[in-house]
Amino acid sequence: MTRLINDWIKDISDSIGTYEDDLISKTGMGYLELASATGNISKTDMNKFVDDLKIAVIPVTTGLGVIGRFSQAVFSILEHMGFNVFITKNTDVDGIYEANLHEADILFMADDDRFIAINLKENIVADNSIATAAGFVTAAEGYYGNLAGKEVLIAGYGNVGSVILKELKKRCAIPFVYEINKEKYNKIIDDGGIPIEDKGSIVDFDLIIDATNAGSWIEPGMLKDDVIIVSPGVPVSLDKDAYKIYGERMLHDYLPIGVATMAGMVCK
Ligand code: 2YJ
Repeated sequence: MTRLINDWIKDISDSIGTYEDDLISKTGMGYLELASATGNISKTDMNKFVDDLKIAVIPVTTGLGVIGRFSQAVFSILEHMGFNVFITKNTDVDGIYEANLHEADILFMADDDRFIAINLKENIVADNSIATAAGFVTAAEGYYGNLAGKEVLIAGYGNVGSVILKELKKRCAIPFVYEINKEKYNKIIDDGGIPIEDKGSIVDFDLIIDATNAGSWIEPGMLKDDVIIVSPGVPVSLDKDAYKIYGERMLHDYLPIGVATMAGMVCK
């Protein structure tokens, strides 16, 4: 799993409104609507959760340690959604203790391997990889339209790509998977996907959901001119020149959609 770096997330706190404007212009949904749609929560219930639930973000020092702006970025996304949220002064177990003292209902925390939200009162846990995959498929549906019967290309079949495939199957889409590791092909087929080996076939797809972590591997000419790319993959897969051509047609972020969806998943 790719560890986030400060450079990727440092602008989120200041730019979350701009990120949301981009999301709304492409999908017709803001973060709250996206979280409700993914979690199948009514608008009334979602508004009640936002009013009632208190969230603590706990910095975690284990492994490679705290990422400068990570907790602040998570805080800003949740605050922007309207939640009552705070960052604990203490880290790790002491932070959990502090969150509980302040009667937090939900905790957000990440080490180097896993990023989770826990609803302490309802005993519900959301994992960021699963939430990110689910949130980006909801966003893809908003951006592209109904996915039933549509051929969709998933790029990369790791933790996120495999959840994307499940979400696409739920929507009766036809999922193809571009994956360079052929050892994964049997699993892709068992899971109901169609593996693709040839990079040259990527240009045939109208909608690509990119869950790769290689960065800068998409070059000009590799995609349809009017492609839609929805990309939870980090770092960004478009190289500099490809970004100039397709960047406008790509929905990508390093945290907000995943965090918003995690919140929806633990709201009860
Ligand atoms: O609290 C902190 O500042 C750090 N312990 C945050 C660590 C962030 N963790 C990661 O970047 C992991 N790779 C999990 C991220 C999941 C993104 N899908």
